[in-house]
Amino acid sequence: MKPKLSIAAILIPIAALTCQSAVAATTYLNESNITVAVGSGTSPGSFNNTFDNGATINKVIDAPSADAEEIHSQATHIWFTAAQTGGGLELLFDFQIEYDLSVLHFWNYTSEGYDVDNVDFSFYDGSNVLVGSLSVAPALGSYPGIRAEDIALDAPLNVRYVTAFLTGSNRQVDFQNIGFTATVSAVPEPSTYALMVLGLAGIGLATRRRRSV
Ligand SMILES: [Ca+2]
Ligand SMILES: [Ca+2]
Repeated sequence: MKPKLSIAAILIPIAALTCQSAVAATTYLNESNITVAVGSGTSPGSFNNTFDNGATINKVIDAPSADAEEIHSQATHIWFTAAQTGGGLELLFDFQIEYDLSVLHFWNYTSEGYDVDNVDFSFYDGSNVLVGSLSVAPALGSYPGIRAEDIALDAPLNVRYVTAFLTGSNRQVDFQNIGFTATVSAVPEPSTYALMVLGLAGIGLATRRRRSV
């Protein structure tokens, strides 16, 4: 006697798979899963000691978690001085895949003389279409250990690329890190579709078998 394939045996794994993708876990985006680069929109100016001793712009995204504390030093911070008032530093983030963003984390310098006074963010999806923008006046960093200010975002969805333009009213732009809390955007994966098609084919097969008995 042939073993019969039950419809429930097919549907339950499909349902489990669908639920799994719907409750994706929150992720902190840092150097382990995203990249950052200095944009060509950066104004004329000086990076001071930012890249001394082989340091790279990855100092922006090296916080291990959203609540990590960083001590200000040449090894941990970014310091840009624009040549003219209004000039600033442009950063280009690439998240590699699309995320739904929920919180922006900003580790600012601790005093007005050097801290970042304004950041203009632009959010783009995987096709480079603008999906949101935000202007933020970040708070001064805590002292001595600098912790992030957490800024709730109005849920920009399906974001892959972010442009940030950082300025200081006195031309100084000094900060420690920028990070994002996010969840992977809910896009059905091709493998999910493939399994659903296989499942439906299986149901059809089981139905035909029952009719032929
Ligand atoms: Ca840092
Ligand atoms: Ca300032």
